[in-house]
Amino acid sequence: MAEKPPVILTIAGFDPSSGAGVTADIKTIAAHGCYGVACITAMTVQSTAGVKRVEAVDPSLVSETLEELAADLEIAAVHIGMLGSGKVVKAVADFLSGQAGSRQTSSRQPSGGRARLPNIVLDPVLKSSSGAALLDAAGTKLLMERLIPLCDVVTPNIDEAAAITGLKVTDLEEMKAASLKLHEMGAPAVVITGGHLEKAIDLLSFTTPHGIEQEVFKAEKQRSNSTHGTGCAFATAMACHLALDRGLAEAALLAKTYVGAAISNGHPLGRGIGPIHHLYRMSQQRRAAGSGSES
Ligand code: PXL
Repeated sequence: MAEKPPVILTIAGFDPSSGAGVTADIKTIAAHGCYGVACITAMTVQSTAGVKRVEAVDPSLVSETLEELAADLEIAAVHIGMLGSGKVVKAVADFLSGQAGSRQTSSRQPSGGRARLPNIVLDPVLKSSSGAALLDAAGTKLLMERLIPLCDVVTPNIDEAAAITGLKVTDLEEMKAASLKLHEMGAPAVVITGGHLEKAIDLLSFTTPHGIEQEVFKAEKQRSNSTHGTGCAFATAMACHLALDRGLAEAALLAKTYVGAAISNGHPLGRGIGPIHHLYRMSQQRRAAGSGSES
């Protein structure tokens, strides 16, 4: 029998156009040979043309879903995306710290019987690319106070890094300074994605027993209209690589390469910003299988 795939839990919103959110994350997880399970935090009404409406779900649905999944499955990594409201952020933070229904002992160790879940990747989603708020003000405050110290890696884009740290983040030096602030706020590792800069620069910064190490990953910026969901795909791909026992630098580099290929293989879909092609490797395999049968 084939080896059991690692189970990746995505805690995120629902985007009916499937460029971002849980349905997109499940595609990313499948593309990495892992098994995806999901907890929906918010519904959105949107298409490639933009976000029309956002409704966070009842936080008790989130708590119960997370407890049910964690009691049943061995979760190898967690991806956290759009959360919608402060109440949902609290439900997720309580779950991750084992506080749902019990008292906290330390911010990184659950107090309940359950072990702390491994490889928690937090994508601090605040706004859509069209500018719609995807998290309320109370949620942003709680995300900073409670979720950042609970996760293993935070993956803000430059705008999210600026909003969270209160610093200007427009170039590599400012990305380095913002990542130091994120470490002070409790994040053991940070990847600031600079896809919106002139060059697509990502900065990985992580704490080691000898101090902070930083690595820069550069790529040519792609001119493409198929870029919806790049942040979700990057963070989810990182979670998959960490679940597959890859180190932080390899995980960040492989996730960046995956997103680049998913952008360049994107098809023009819809009348607005189209989705990346999360499952581009399947069409490559189909083409390879097709050419094999012809020869
Ligand atoms: O790309 C950020 C994002 C994340 N999650 C959901 C979204 C969006 C952007 O629209 O809808 C559900």
